[in-house]
Amino acid sequence: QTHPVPQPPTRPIVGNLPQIDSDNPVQSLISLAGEYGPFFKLRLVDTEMYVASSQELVNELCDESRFNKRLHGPLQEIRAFAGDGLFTAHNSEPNWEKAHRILMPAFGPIGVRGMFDRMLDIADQMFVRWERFGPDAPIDVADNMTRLTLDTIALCAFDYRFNSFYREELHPFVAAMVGALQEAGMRGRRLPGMNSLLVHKAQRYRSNAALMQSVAQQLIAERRRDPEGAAKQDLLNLMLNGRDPVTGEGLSDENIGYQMVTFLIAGHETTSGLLSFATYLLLKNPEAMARARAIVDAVLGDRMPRVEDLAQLRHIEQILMESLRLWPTASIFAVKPLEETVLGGRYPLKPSDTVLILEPVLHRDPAVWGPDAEAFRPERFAPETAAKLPPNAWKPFGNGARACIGRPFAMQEAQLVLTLMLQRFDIAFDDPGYRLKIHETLTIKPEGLRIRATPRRPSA
Ligand code: MNH
Repeated sequence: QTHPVPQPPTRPIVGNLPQIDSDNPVQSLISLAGEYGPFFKLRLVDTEMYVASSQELVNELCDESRFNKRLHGPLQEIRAFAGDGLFTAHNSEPNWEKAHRILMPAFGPIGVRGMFDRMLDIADQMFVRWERFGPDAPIDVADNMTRLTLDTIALCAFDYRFNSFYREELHPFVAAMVGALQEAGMRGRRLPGMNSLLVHKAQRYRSNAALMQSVAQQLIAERRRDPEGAAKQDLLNLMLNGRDPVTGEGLSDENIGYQMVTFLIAGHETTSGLLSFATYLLLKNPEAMARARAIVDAVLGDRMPRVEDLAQLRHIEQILMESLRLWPTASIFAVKPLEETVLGGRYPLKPSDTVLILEPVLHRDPAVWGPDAEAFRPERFAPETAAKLPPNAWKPFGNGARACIGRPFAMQEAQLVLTLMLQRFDIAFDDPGYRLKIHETLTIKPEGLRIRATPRRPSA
C-alpha cells in the first residue's frame, strides 16, 4: 500500500525554501534526512523534489529499466555554457550517444594509462613548489589541488598548459569558468524572476560563456593549423577526427567546444575535492597514514612512480574510495521515473517527478556500513570485503549509462598524486586544532584546510 511521503512543514509561496541554507544546500539536505528519514519531499517555491538516501531505495532508483538521469536545477543552469556536452545533455539528445561512443575508448583504462606521464608532469610541478616553499610555509590544500587538477585535465585533454603553478591570478579561461559556475549556482538560488532583473550579472554570465567558447574554438583552429597537430594523442584530436561507429558521423565544432568546457568543469573540482578530503582524512587517522606510507615506500622506495606501479598501490585507491564514501565531492545526482511506478512498494512516482540521490547519507546507511559508518576505514574497499557490499551502496560517480566517464582518469590522477605526497613529504595540519568545515559550490571541499609539508629526503 502507498504511504504519505514525509515533508518538512511548508510556508506559503516559498514552501521549504527557509529550511535550505542557500550557501550550504547539501549540508541542509543531510540534516533534513536525519530528521525526516531516507525518503522525503521538498517544495522550493515552484519546484518539487524527493530526496532519497537509503541503499534499499537507491538500489531501485539505479535500475535503468525504471529510472534515468534528470538534469536537476544546477545542471540546467550549466547548460548555458556546457550546452549539450556529455554532462549536461538530455538523454534524448543525439549528441549524447554520439559523443559517448566516440570518447569512451579514450577514457577507458587503456586510454587513461597513456596520460600517466602528463599527470606526473603536473603533479611534479606542484610538489617541487612545496619543496621550495619548505616546511614553514602553510599550504592551502584545496587551492593547490584545484590548480593541479585544472592543469592536468587541460594538458591531457588538449595539450594545453594553464601553468597555474607559475601564476598567482587565474588564467582568463579559468576565471571565466569559475565566474560562470558561481553565477550558475547563484541563479538557482534566486527567487523566480530575479535572474532577468539582474541585468549586469546576466550580461557578465553571457560574456563568460562566450569567452570560454571563443578560447575553445581558438584551440580547435590552432590544432587544425598545427602541422604536427595530427600526431598528438589527446582528447581534442579524438574529437576532431573520431567518427561515431554507429552513425559514421563526427562531432561538430560547436559540440567539441562544449565538451572541452565540460571536461574542465566536471574534471577539476571533483578530483581536487577528493584529494583535499583524502589529505584531511589521513591527517585525522595517523595509523591509516602510516600504513599507506609503508606501502608506498615498499613499492617505490626513492624512485619515480611508473604506470605499472599503480597495480601494486591498490591500497591508495581504497583510501580514495573510502574518502569518496565519507565525502562524495559531487554529492547529489538526480533521476526520474520512465513510467509511473511505486518506489519501495510504498511511494508512487510519475515521470514528471525528480528524485535527488543524497550520496553522503546513502554512504553512511548503517544497514550497509554498520555502526562505525562514520569511521574512516579504507579496508572496507579491500576486494574481499567490497565484494560483500550490496549493490548501489556506493555511488560517488553516479549511475549507469550517465555515470562519470572520467572515473578512471580521476582515480589514476588522484592515486598518483596521493602516492607522491606520501613518498615525498611528512605532512601535518598547519593548525592542529583544525575542524572540518565544508565549502559548497557545485561540489564540496574542505574549507580553510592548510598543511605543512616537510620533505622526507633531500630532493634529487
Ligand atoms: Mn565526473 C558525470 C562525479 C571526475 C567528466 N561525474 C559525473 C557524475 C558524477 C560525477 C556523480 C554523474 C552526474 C549526474 O548523474 O548528473 N566526476 C565525479 C567525481 C569525480 C569526477 C566524484 C572525481 C573524483 N568527471 C571527472 C573527471 C572528468 C569527468 C576527471 C573528465 C575528465 N563526469 C564527467 C562527464 C560526466 C560526468 C563528462 C557526464 C557523463 C555522461 O553523462 O555521459
